[in-house]
Amino acid sequence: MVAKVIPSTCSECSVRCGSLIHVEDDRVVKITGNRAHPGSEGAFCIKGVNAPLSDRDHPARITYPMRRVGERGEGRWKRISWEEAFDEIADGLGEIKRAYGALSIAGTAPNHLGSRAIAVRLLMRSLGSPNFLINQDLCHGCRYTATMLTGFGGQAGSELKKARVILVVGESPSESDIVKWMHIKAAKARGAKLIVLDPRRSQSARLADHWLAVKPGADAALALSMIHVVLSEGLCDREFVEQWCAGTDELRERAAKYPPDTAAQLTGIPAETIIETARLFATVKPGCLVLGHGVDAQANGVGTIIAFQSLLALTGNVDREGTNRLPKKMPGWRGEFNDDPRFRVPREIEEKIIGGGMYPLWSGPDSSLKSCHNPAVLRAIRTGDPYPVRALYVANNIVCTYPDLQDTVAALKKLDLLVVLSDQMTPTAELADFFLPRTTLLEEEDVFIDPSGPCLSYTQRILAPRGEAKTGLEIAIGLRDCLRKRGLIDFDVFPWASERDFIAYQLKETGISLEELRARGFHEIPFGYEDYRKNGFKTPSRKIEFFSSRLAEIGQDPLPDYKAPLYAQGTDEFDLILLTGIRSMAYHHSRFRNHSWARRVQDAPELRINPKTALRLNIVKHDWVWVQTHKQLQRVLLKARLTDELPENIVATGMGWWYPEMSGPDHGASICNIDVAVPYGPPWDPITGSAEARNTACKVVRAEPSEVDELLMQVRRPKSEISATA
Ligand SMILES: Nc1nc2c(c(=O)[nH]1)N[C@H]1C(S)=C(S)[C@@H](COP(=O)(O)OP(=O)(O)OC[C@H]3O[C@@H](n4cnc5c(=O)[nH]c(N)nc54)[C@H](O)[C@@H]3O)O[C@H]1N2
Ligand SMILES: Nc1nc2c(c(=O)[nH]1)N[C@H]1C(S)=C(S)[C@@H](COP(=O)(O)OP(=O)(O)OC[C@H]3O[C@@H](n4cnc5c(=O)[nH]c(N)nc54)[C@H](O)[C@@H]3O)O[C@H]1N2
Ligand code: SF4
Ligand SMILES: [Mo]
Repeated sequence: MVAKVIPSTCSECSVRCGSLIHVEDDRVVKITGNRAHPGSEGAFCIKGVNAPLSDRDHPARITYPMRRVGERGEGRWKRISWEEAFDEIADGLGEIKRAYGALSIAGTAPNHLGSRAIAVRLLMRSLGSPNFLINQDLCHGCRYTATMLTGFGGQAGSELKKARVILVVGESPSESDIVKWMHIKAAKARGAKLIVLDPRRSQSARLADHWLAVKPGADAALALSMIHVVLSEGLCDREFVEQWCAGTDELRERAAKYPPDTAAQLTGIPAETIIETARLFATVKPGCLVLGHGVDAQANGVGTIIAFQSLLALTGNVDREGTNRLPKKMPGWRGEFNDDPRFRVPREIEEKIIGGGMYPLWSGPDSSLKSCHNPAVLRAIRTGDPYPVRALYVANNIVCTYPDLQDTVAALKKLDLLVVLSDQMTPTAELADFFLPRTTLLEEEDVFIDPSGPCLSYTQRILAPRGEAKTGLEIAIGLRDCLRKRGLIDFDVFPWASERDFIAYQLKETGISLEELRARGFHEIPFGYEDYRKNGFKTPSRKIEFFSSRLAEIGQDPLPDYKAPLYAQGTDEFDLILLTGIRSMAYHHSRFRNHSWARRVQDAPELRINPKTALRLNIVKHDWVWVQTHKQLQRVLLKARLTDELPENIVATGMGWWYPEMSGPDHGASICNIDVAVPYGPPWDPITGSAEARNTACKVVRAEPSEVDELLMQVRRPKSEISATA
């Protein structure tokens, strides 16, 4: 027997921990964390241990291309060859391009990073379309955009463990980021002070010295009030602020609208607590800020985040040891494709992106993400306004992850051509004209910058793809070649011949060899602190901008402000606030719902509810309940989990649920996926167009057991799916 341990990187979620793949002969026997990895330092989770194996061997996996033969969603398919798939899709795209123009073709991916997403973006651009949809408007979008505007978002990364005070806002790292959680616990053990802003008593809140149970969506008032305390008590890092920040006087004036007494009313946090925690964060050094998804994806997301970034800069916790760092660059690394002129299409095309008019700093040529306003694309599909969108190339599971599920389904059904890349039949893939089989993690090779390292991380291809599966990049390359033969490629912005060719391009000028990455799984990036002393910050003034000149330029409020959250418009009937998106350790968004190890951890979509609220509503543990939001979209069926982590007026759930074992086309998603109830419509963040997908007014009603039995009749917990890995 030949036994090997191969260093790689887990990509089952965005944390991207260093991994060790234990191989005996040609079989992967187990996967563990890699202590030598400079980013994750050995941290590893249940998904990383199980998902790469069960994903590869899952009995529901589909490993050949298919063409739809019945009606959309009827579930009748014909197996075809890759040649047939590429030819037929290229013909379809050609027809649509000739009839409606290149803009009528759009692509979707989970984010803008990694080869999976880059392939979609560059395939669209080579066809002449700027229309690329990411889920970042529901995710990190407000943080990216605020960072572009202020010039400093700051990643705490591994500095966290050296911090002496940590402010965590709207993030639950024990569930969503085990590396951050490890560092926070280490800092706390060394005596650091922990302040957590979260309406929910998360595990971080339990560990905190100060838990501020802020009203959902009211964080901007809290941040501005803390800023007011810091500035009026002269607690800011005066030298840093004078030299490196712009707009302090304007910010002071804005923050003065929120003295602690006023903020206390808006946020539910006592004035003394606001004063005490502001003093603590400003005077104990060094300090780190962790800004999570809880304050992103909101109708006041960008403003809220700018307020916290300003607080961080005022305290001088900027790119010093134990504070938030500027992103560290790998010399020579070519992994940026949004802005690099070699990979862009002419400005007059970029300007036509759907969303560019309303959200120039999110979608337009001068934005950093250059991504569509997703609800506007769905509308364009349905109505042809501002122009028709007739084809979609989809690399994720948008039916289960975009708010207003029924609307997404209706839009997908109206398309002339829907191509979906997946490893299994998902509610999105069910509506496709072509299903293209994708590889799973152990079959893929990728290189990327680690989120907390900083280092370059490498994912190794350990096993040959099952069946005919191809990686996202290989699929895009195959399709591009067929499009090129038909004269349909307008721009040469997707030049690589293979995955290896793409990786070689990214690494070429770094001086790092693939051999080294293969042997170690990573390459550290040497870095120092106070990088801003060389070139300043990436803003027009080269300073951190509290008063954003770019917002002023487009006629938006250049300063952060509080805005009343959407649920404040709720009625007596919709008297609870619903938080969505609470992560579960066993799931990654909509993935793993038919993996036995994950279903053993959590077997149903949950509604977390305070026991007193449950009693009032006649709900007991494990009852199924109907949840409806005040926008009165469809109601959703969730299973009650009684917990005192929530106050009586707030309930919380996760996201992405479906039951793969239920029959199609939606596999139970239209019954129990939270996005059937959550609106994707306005109010939208004025800068990113993000919808208020997280905090909505709702009502909860106990469901009749007979009704539940009938609806969920087909639900069966999956048996172990691992057969062989060779
Ligand atoms: N296991 C697992 N890990 C994941 C993922 C996964 O699917 N599974 N997904 C990854 C991705 S893409 C993302 S975006 C992250 C998300 O992970 P996080 O950034 O941790 O975000 P959430 O879990 O959505 O919410 C974090 C906290 O915000 C709180 N919150 C809700 N509303 C508010 C508010 O208005 N104000 C404040 N201050 N807090 C609020 C919630 O109570 C919750 O405790 O997780 C990543 N990691
Ligand atoms: N109401 C509400 N909606 C939300 C959220 C919320 O908090 N509330 N959260 C939002 C957030 S933060 C995000 S990031 C989005 C996520 O939304 P999506 O990106 O749509 O979520 P995924 O389920 O991760 O979809 C990825 C798909 O990629 C495919 N895939 C195949 N192999 C692999 C693999 O090896 N790795 C990975 N990663 N994918 C593979 C699978 O088909 C999978 O379905 O959802 C958003 N939706
Ligand atoms: S947290 Fe888990 S799933 Fe995410 S990268 Fe690390 S081991 Fe993989
Ligand atoms: Mo996300």
